[in-house]
Amino acid sequence: MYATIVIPAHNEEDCIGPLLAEVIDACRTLPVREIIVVDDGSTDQTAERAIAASGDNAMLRIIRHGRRQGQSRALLTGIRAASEDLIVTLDADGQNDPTDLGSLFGAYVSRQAQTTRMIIAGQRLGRRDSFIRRTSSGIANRVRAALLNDNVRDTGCSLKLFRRQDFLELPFFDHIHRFLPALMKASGVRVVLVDVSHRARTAGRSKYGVWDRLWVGVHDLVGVRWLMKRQVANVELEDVF
Ligand SMILES: Nc1nc2c(ncn2[C@@H]2O[C@H](COP(=O)(O)OP(=O)(O)O)[C@@H](O)[C@H]2O)c(=O)[nH]1
Ligand SMILES: [Mg+2]
Repeated sequence: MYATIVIPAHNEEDCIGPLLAEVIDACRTLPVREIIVVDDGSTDQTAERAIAASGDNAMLRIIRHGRRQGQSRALLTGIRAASEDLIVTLDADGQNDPTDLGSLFGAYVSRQAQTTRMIIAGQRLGRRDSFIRRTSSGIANRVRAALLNDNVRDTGCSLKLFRRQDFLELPFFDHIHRFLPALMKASGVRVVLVDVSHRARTAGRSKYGVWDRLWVGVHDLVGVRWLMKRQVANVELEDVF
């Protein structure tokens, strides 16, 4: 199985170029055939810088939303457009280290004999964010883990690997990207957690405020709990006649 890397980006003109260079470099030794940047209505030079960074690399595709639709919608756009069966996601701001991609693939490949229905979710170690950001994210994560019982310490980490089909079978809603392990688990997908590193933002600004993390998250939890209850786990199909 091969993978498409999907990178949602909003106003990351100073980060996207160096990040793509690192991703392309990391992909030399990985089963990746495609890299899709979804420029989500950026008002800066994000798309132009991504194009410049691609050089003549045929793996890179850049898709653009005419206006901002949010991180989850950008993810959906990229995943719909993807040509490969596996999807790998990471942030456009360079806070995720592309050298961690190898650990995600390693975790997937080593369990493939048991099942291919897996989500490998990165959990950031040594977060390089401000105190207020770490605290608000920590509270949001604890409330979520208690209510969803998904055993995930850090759902806000974008470094994830999963099957395209498993994502497209989930009901879509804005902000779904924060709940993928819980929702996939409810639909019968195995959740595997992998520790990954985290880097400080070197340019640009975070797109989420403290309140987004806490209240949007709490608001969504009610709906996600309901969805998990109403999710029917997929079973293996057998051709019997
Ligand atoms: N497509 C899209 N991406 C977004 C949006 N908001 C944030 N992102 C991307 O999601 C990633 C994480 O956002 P960031 O602002 O760094 O959040 P933080 O690391 O949690 O502070 C970055 O790659 C952003 O470019 C958005 O509205 N649309
Ligand atoms: Mg960030």
